Amino acid sequence: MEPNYRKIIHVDMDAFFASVEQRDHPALRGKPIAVGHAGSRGVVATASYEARKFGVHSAMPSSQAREKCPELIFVHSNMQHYREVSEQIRAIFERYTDLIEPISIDEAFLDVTDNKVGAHFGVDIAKAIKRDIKAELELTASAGVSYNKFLAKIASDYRKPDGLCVVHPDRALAFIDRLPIEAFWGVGPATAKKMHAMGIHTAPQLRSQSLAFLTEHFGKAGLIYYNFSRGIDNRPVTPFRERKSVGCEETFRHDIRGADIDKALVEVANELSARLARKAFLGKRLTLKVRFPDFTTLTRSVSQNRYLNHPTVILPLARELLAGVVLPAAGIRLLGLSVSKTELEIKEEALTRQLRLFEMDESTEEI
Ligand code: TTP
Ligand code: MG
Repeated sequence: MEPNYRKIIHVDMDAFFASVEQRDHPALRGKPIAVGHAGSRGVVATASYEARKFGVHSAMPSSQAREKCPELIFVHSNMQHYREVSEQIRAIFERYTDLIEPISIDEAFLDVTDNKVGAHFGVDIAKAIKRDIKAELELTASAGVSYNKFLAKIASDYRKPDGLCVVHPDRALAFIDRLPIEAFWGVGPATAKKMHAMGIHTAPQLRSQSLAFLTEHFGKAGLIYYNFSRGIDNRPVTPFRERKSVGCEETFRHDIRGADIDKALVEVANELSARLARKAFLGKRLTLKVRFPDFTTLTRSVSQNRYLNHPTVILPLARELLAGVVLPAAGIRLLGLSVSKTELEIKEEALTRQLRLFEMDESTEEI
């Protein structure tokens, strides 16, 4: 690729939950399996490629899946375990770049324009990642390599499973022109239907529409479709960094003692509360930090079964924590408070994010 083009990789694991189950339980290998509840109201989370041949797919009611494939084996999902595997996959990505944008438990974009191994071609990194995943995790991934996210995403879907597809800038239009508009990212069933009704079935047909026409009918997404049909997508790969805590601390010009400490605590608690609100951060754990004149630093924490956001909640807890610290006669030089998430909160939020992504997949067409 020419030097001014970005090198973007999209990696998507093949039949992720099902492949993990088949790996962990050799008796399931080569068999049609579905991960999910077999019960009358259950749905299939995902199906092994053996089961897909029968038409079984994600989000299909389990009863229907069984009709399509009578010998289908149902396996209960183990989200905790899949999340661990997902972290192992991420650790492999991190050998090559820190610019990683996860989009679901088994999918991520990587910007490898500047990479940690000095590779010149994105495809070499994609190969290395696939190789590492196979050798170390005994799983297969499909990867797409191109100069933007939209094309990398379509490319990773192109030769699933265990696929690797590269879309060079000079081949981009030829590549998308072969695809139905349903293959475009963000064109779900509802949008596809609307486009079909307008006589738009392919990328060249989409490209022949004016921007005004597309924004009139598809709002903001109109511009996105307009650009996609031209192979343009300038969105950066944005690494998702989870904020773990919000804090506030004050170092005093002179060491403080007695009532001044409580006064400072009130100020710090008020400022913390304001910061929490500004950052819309929710957390259930409060940590107090105190530094003595000799630079000894102590922290004390407490977790509650409610969100700590208002000073009326934070201050009494902070006072309790401070009361548990034996202060030197010389006073203190620093006082800090922070609110963080508990382990349980982090897990719950990861799960909620995950579920939200699935809902998005099914019901929204926005990008
Ligand atoms: P996908 O990447 O969409 O599917 P997949 O990895 O199973 O298969 P493919 O080879 O086509 O990529 O989703 C990743 C995991 O997310 C999937 O293994 C199970 C879970 N999932 C659900 O629980 N419900 C859903 O509706 C979808 C789409 C996925
Ligand atoms: Mg997948």
